[in-house]
Amino acid sequence: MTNKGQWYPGSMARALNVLRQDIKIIDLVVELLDARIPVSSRNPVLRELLQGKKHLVLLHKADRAEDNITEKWLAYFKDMDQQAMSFSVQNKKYLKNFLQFIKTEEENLRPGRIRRPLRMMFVGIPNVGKSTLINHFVHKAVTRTGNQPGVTKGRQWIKITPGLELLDTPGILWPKITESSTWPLAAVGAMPPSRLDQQGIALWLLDIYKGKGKEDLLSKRYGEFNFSSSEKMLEQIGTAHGCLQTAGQVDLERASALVLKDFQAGSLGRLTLEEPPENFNEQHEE
Ligand SMILES: Nc1nc2c(ncn2[C@@H]2O[C@H](COP(=O)(O)OP(=O)(O)OP(=O)(O)O)[C@@H](O)[C@H]2O)c(=O)[nH]1
Ligand SMILES: [Mg+2]
Repeated sequence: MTNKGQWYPGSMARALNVLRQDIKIIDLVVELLDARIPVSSRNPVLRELLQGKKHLVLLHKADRAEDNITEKWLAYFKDMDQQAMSFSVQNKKYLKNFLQFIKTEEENLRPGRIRRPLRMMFVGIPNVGKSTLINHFVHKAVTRTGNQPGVTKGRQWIKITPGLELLDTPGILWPKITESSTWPLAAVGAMPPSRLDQQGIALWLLDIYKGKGKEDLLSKRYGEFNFSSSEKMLEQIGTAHGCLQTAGQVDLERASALVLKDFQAGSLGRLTLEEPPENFNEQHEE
């Protein structure tokens, strides 16, 4: 992997500066993490800015993650004294919990607010689902959404009721993303795939399915094949799905793009790519 993975356009640096200012007048910050990659989707720059702010972590797109691991993550955040919830726009049960949370916060924050609405800000990496979540929350399309990073270009205030205002923000990454986070971020679609080593990411993803014994999820989509190595799998996927070069060789770039596209579309089932540290609560107690 090379610096090719770094993606920090000027617009993101500017968006971060705007956010720095906006955050001063915000009562409650909702930080969306991708439930499949709670480590890599956490913006270290944001963590500094959020110090001293009322702050909720939402493990979003929980429908794409493995439920038992999402539960472990929630226990982990609880152990760290960080309020956290899982969320997905695919299931109404999540919205109910979230609404209850906001109601409680409104009550808690009211004494300090003199005749002004509660202000909530939604922040997170590109494509994590901030704008979709807001639309889901208000039951109408008040923001633009789309399955690619960088859909929301500027911040947008949405007045919900006289007592509640939401701020949608453009997705931001940070400079110098670590190598270990680049592929997870690319896999979930937080960076434009054209910038990255797609084959490396596809092989890495296939290895994770294999390592977790979840080859059945791949078979469902691609048919039965030989699982001896991720390279073999990628070749077979390419052959079976017409990703061929003129000379009849497998076009591994196209096969990789197919795997990535399928993973992002949810066609390869639920897979969590990052787990909390083993025995985190024991470590904490030591
Ligand atoms: N599976 C699943 N997909 C979701 C969920 N929420 C949003 N999405 C999808 O994620 C993609 C990105 O959604 P957006 O709301 O545009 O993401 P965003 O965070 O506002 O992205 P930027 O504006 O680019 O920063 C869209 O294709 C949504 O349909 C969810 O709970 N589950
Ligand atoms: Mg958006």
